[in-house]
Amino acid sequence: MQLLTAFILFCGELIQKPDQFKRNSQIINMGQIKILIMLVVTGLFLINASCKSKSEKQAQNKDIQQKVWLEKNKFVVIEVENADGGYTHTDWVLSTKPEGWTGTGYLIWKGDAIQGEGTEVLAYDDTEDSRKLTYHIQITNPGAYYIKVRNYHVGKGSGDHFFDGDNDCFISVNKSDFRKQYDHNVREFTWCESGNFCNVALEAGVYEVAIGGRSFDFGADRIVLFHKDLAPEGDFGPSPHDWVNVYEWAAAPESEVVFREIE
Ligand SMILES: [Ca+2]
Repeated sequence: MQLLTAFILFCGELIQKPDQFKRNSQIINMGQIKILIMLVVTGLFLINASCKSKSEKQAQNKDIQQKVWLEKNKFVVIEVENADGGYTHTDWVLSTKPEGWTGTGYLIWKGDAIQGEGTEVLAYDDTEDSRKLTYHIQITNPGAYYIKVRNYHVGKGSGDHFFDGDNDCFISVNKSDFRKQYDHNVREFTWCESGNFCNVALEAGVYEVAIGGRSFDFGADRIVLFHKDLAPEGDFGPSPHDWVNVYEWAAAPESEVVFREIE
């Protein structure tokens, strides 16, 4: 655009001061010059319009594409802060303190809490967008997948439940009802120890995974979905502190991401 503006100014000066240019070249035909200028200006306008159209298309494509994390070797790992569409429209807030997170930080729920009897399940459609973080995963190895959240919380309960005030969030897969997922390890980054009850049967394909804010100040660092073949029978035997030594998914880097057009 700057090039076009400079050229138009030059042409304007040439038209307004033809004598100055005539002195430099007696053979210039001013009529021919004006036609040439009109052709060049028209061409530059067309080029500029074409570039603008291309950039607009690129912006539109970005809006209709979504991130997809790829399951490989029967697990998929997601950094919570890399939510598709971001998190700034939600009440999740990025934090980098204390250290121990992976990726670029972790997100802390600063919105309204949903706690108490009868609040373990939340209907997907009743959950506000400001509470949700969404991701898409592509499964190639079908089967039952277990879900864990690597998290941090300081423990804001009291009495026998000193760990229970800020220790949970909601999880949904494929827009199912949100279900509570909890952890009892305070002041350290560990995977949720809420057993194997949170699992879902998945065929090969693309699915949405979502986290919903539940208890105030719960921090979510990573999500993992792993195939039942990578889980022990029944509940977990070793404590979450030992999982990084036992399970490949517990210490793996974030899974590969591809982009696809929204169907
Ligand atoms: Ca993270």
